[in-house]
Amino acid sequence: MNLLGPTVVVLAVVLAGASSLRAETGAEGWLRYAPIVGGAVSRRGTIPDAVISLRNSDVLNSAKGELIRGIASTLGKRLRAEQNVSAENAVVLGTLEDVRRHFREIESSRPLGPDGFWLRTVRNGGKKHWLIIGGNDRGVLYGTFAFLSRIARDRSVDDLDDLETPSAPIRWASQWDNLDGSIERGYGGRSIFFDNDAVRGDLTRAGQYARLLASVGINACAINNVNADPRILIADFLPQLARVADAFRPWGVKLALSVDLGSPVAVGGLKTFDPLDSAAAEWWKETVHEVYKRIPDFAGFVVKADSEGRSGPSQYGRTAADAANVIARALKPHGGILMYRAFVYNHHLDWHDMKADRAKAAYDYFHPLDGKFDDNVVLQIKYGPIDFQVREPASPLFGAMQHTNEAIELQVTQEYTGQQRHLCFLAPMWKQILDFDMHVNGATPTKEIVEGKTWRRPLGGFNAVVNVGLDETWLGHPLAMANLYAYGRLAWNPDQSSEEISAEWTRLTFGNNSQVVATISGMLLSSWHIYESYTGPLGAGTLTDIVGSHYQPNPDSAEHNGWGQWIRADSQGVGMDRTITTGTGYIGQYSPEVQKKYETLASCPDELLLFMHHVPYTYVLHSGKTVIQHIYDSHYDGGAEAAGLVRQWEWIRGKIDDQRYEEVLNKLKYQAGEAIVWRDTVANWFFQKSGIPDAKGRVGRMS
Ligand code: GCW
Repeated sequence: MNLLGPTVVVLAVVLAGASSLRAETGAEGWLRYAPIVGGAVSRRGTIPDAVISLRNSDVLNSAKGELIRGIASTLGKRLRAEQNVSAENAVVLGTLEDVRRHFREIESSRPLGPDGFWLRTVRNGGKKHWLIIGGNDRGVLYGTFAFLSRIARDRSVDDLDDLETPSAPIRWASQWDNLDGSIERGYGGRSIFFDNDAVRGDLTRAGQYARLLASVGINACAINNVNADPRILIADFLPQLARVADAFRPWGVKLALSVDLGSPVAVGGLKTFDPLDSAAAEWWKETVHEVYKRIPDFAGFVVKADSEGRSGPSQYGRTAADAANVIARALKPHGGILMYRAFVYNHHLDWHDMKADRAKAAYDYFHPLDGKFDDNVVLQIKYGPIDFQVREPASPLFGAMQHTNEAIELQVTQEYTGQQRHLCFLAPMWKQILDFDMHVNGATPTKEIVEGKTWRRPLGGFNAVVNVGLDETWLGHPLAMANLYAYGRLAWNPDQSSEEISAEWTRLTFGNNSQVVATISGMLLSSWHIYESYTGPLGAGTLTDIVGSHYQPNPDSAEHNGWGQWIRADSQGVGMDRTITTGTGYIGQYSPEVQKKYETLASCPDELLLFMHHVPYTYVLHSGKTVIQHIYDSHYDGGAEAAGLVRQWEWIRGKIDDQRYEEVLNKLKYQAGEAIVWRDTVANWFFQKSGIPDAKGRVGRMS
């Protein structure tokens, strides 16, 4: 007996440890609600016995269900669902209006906008209530997720008075899913929405996706490719789309669609889709009316027009404002929004023309239209003026549309940043763009412009191309989910730091062990820099195959074609001259302050040098290195750092579950190999162009 006691204890401890490291697929994302070990007992004492929802609605029911599920899973306690506020410890769910009726102490003075929430503990006669108060039902749901996130991150919920309001009304996700089930630039498997030219019968994953989106405050999702198949609007499709809206609705996620401007002709049987033609306008009205009959909370449309071969208003000599407004007017009576993409450029540019510049296209096209868009139109602008490159300056268009609603378009799917085979945590890059000061009459950071604050716009916000798929991990790499999480968190509050976000995500996804948190957060935070180092130096862009998969290294493909992602490398130097004085004049699209920063070599930051200037390879950077030596060094450093990621991951072996450990390990090893391929391809390419040897003797030597 004496001997058995300790054995049983040891066994129990081992088993408890093993169960907390149970194999995980990653399917739960950051909503896995792992049991909180250590400190749990005391916390359990402060956890309520019941949950009371002051009203019933789909969204409030989700909040209640989530709370019960989350508390049961993290703290091992099953909450009773009660109808009435009674004298017991309970979580209370309701909007401000609901809660005030029962709790006098809830003042009316605190502003709680739509989708906002307020977590507040109150004590009455020895009993305690955790109030989760929403500006609307969606706000209650968001508050519930915030409450559970605290618990899952091992934070106290004893005394709460936390009021949060989202930065902007538009916090959308987009999917580039085709009706046949493939996904353009999707790296996480086939579509969760479509298969074989129809909406899938089983939409379980669509509901689970909406739950993940809601947990980070995303309130709408456009489910089909912006290269839109016009059939999405045929009558047959509507009941199918309504099923997706039904799957989203309990999570407060509204359905949105991408539509083709040519739809009145393609599926409406009209002879024209001229936006100023009254029959075309009528067609949009009727079609939109039918959509709302089926889907009353429909969010709106996304439009890609006159871009990369899509139909557009230019076919009739009309403008983007004409095109946007005709659809916006059809949406207006129903409260719908029209997101018009600013990704409009000529992809048959003349490569020989030294003044031609794709980066200038969006500003040149849209700036003259400022003030001509209706109030429910939002101009959706990619973060940089080219196309989701590993490094770009913030698009000058953000600063140029004071009378137009704006949204920033980001990309969670890593089209040019490693396609989920490479680790590349994008929050630091997005932050750099969001924090970038456009200096249009005073301080005007990009984030405040898109939030609609700078010019007091009625609408504004964020849309990111996510492209999750049927893969269990959603995005194809367990760590890539950090980007989806970060996107939602930044759309909610762009002032949050990348460090906070990466630590939050790691705790929720891999647990609260401090070594795990420090290691994984550290890896995430260094990964963008590492990827940039072995792919695209000094703002030249991701030196990948521009005309193909956008994955492998292929600097040659940037040149000699009409796509305009040129780097203008020759035997003497490299970089696009975008100066006002001698170049394409792109820099002139910024405010005078920003122009000053970019126009001269002396003030242009090294990281964007080749985006803004053409310089000899021997030009000496602020860092003291020549351009060519920087290219060599950064590629060798990046290659070594990618290998370092494998070693860092190995530190946490046994501290997370084996399944995800092994999966990530394999991906990181693969990445380390690919980084060498990138290093050698790019470094050798520049060596051949420039003929300048690597001062450290590495380039050109087979190793
Ligand atoms: O980045 C490019 C992609 C295209 C995409 C386009 C866009 C959907 O390579 O695949 O088309 O941008 O944003 O419209």
